[in-house]
Amino acid sequence: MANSNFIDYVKIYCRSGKGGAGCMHLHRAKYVPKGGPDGGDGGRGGHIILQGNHNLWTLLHLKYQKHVMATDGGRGGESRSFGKDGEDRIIEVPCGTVVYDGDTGEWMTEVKEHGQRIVLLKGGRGGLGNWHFRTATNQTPRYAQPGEPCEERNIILQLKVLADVGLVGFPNAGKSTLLSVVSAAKPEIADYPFTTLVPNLGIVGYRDGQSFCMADIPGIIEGASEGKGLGLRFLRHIERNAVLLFMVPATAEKIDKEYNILLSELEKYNPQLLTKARILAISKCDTIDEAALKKLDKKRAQLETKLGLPIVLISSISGLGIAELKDQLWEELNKEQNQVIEISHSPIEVNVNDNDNENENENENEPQTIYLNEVEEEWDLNKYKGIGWDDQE
Ligand SMILES: Nc1nc2c(ncn2[C@@H]2O[C@H](COP(=O)(O)OP(=O)(O)OP(=O)(O)O)[C@@H](O)[C@H]2O)c(=O)[nH]1
Ligand SMILES: [Mg+2]
Repeated sequence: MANSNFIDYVKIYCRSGKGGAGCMHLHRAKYVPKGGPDGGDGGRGGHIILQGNHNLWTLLHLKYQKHVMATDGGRGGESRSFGKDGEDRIIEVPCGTVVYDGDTGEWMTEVKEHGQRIVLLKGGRGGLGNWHFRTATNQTPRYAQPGEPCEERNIILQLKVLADVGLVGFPNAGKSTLLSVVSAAKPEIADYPFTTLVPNLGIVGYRDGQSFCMADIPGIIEGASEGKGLGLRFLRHIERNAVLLFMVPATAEKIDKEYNILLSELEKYNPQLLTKARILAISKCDTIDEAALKKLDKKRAQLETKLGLPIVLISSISGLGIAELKDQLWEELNKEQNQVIEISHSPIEVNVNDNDNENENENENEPQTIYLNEVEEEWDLNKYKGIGWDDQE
């Protein structure tokens, strides 16, 4: 996992630029002995800006970027010249990135759309030059404003993948296989649990060139909310999905019981997840014999009313029910009430250990600076006599 390319959590120290100081200057020129104040304004410090980019899918490009600092504004100059504005720093992030305060874990903002820009930290304003302070009674103001200070902050960027449909199921339920059948994605598939360690995304083509996005997340097991298996860490990637597709294999002893376990784990993670539209797919229907399949089909209506959601019998190997499933998903996705994917983000726990600030244990293990010549030499002023020294004497 440590070497995985799927990075959905990074912590960054950000600092905007300081505003440049205003200039204090009084104009002098040949035959203009008292030209009045002409100090220009300082430039604005650079902002730290987040920008959504739909070509990015993870935060991998930020993994090794621990500090992002904008440059300071330049000082104002004489003849009312403005200082140069500091350069902004733009952090490009995938759509669906949520920003938390790195110290308190409080939600700050989120980037949802391509091209959306959010000024995370504002650069300080430049100070005003003394030209601004001239008045009839004070024609030579000998002061100017300093620039505004910068802002600094630790931030945590967390990716919550934007997909339309999220797959929820126990390990080995056939989630990745379904994704590989309905989309061009090539997730790892194997008959052992936890084959999928990071979320996979696929674009599912539908009729008339329409499509929707499906996210396959690692399997969850009973007790995941207490950290069993891979825990609920990846559930945040289905928080924004419009529809949740539950998968329980046809070979399961009690389909309703398995479904309820999955549901209760989701509830423990975020009760808001239960407000989403749900569909249950009974997978691997090719592994049971025809008689059992018929029986299951008969029981379906009864199960649908009991669990209160549409049920589809599918097999990724034989293709049974896949078209029907796509129709169902498309129908749910286009329902008015499933359109809004507004979610509330609860604060996250900040792990002090992932505070990669090298300065942290500065005093404890900091290597000592060694001076080779311990004895300081006396200043020999005669040795360093400079230009005009004799005049001074
Ligand atoms: N016969 C049959 N086997 C299937 C079907 N779908 C998946 N499988 C098999 O079930 C096993 C597990 O499938 P995966 O798609 O890796 O399951 P998963 O739900 O993604 O599992 P994790 O990633 O571990 O959570 C693989 O050996 C698949 O070949 C199906 O419809 N029919
Ligand atoms: Mg898988």
